[in-house]
Amino acid sequence: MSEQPPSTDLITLTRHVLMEQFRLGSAATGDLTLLLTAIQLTSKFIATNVRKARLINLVGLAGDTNVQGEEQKKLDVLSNDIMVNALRASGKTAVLVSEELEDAVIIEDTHKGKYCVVFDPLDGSSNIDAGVNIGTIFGIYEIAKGSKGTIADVLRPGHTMVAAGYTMYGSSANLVLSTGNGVNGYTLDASLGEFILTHPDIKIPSRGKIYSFNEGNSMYFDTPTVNYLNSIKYPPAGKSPYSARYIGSMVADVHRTLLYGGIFGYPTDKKSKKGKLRLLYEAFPMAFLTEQAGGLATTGTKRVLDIEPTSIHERTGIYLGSKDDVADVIKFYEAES
Ligand code: AHM
Ligand code: MG
Repeated sequence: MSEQPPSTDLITLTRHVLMEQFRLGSAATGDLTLLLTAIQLTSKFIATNVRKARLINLVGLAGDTNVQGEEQKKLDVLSNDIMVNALRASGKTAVLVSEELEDAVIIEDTHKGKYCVVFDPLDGSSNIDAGVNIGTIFGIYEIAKGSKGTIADVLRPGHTMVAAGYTMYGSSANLVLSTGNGVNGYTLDASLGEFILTHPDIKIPSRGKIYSFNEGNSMYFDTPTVNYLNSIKYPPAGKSPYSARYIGSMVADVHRTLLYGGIFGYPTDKKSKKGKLRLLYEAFPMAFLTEQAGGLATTGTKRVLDIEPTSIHERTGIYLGSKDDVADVIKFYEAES
């Protein structure tokens, strides 16, 4: 078998976003490209720290001390600092909302731009110390006309986001992004320090064979969730039951769902009446990507992207994935109402 020569015409993330800008012609200012460059840098920086965490004293809880009695830094606190610093320095942001910070950061006038970034710097915290996949999730809004950038600019439904994405830190670092014109995936080539287009135009299969729920919560699940899960685990004769896959890192579970199809769910239940996952920087970006890839995202009774947030850290229940699978869940909710 003859070996293919290496490509001399790589499509990097920046080149790809610029191509989109050329397509938009004079309507594009280049500001979003620069903001995405800053976000790429944060992902590379976080990826490096995730890889070295065990070696450079980053594993453990903030406030813990290691065996040498030195204070340990927590990886998610460090990731938050990396993001806040880079996003402020980009000069393209006005408001930042992070899972790690109680209050929104309003950027001072000297550095102010027109975008708001909502993010979870390092999601999947329970997996950090075991070296299992974790990730960064982000969503981008443009401030309203005439606004100087306030909380009101991010308390808007997810369908008004201009871009959303995540970076998964796994066997490689994968950045998956949508600027509202489909979904593309890029893999970090660590030797070049660039994200290279490896998954162009991701389309989620219309039906999958995998379900991804924390079934340890079964005793709290509501009736539509229980009935739906039973329907895929005990299908009619002649059909195969679905396979279970649950990592417990939303980024990894959603990444697999986008590529292989199926359904991911973290619904509201009797214990978590408002759900567990955060609306602004977990549910909205993932729902945005899922819809852009041709799938659906619902609370069971409402399209996730239509929810009007009332506070920056609010939670929601969510099912997302292949459109036929999510449509089945919705039917179970309709049957219950
Ligand atoms: P975190 O922001 O504290 O890391 O929590 C979010 C994570 C998601 O990545 C994941 O989907 C979910 O929580 C897992 O929760 P559970 O451990 O209850 O199954
Ligand atoms: Mg989180």
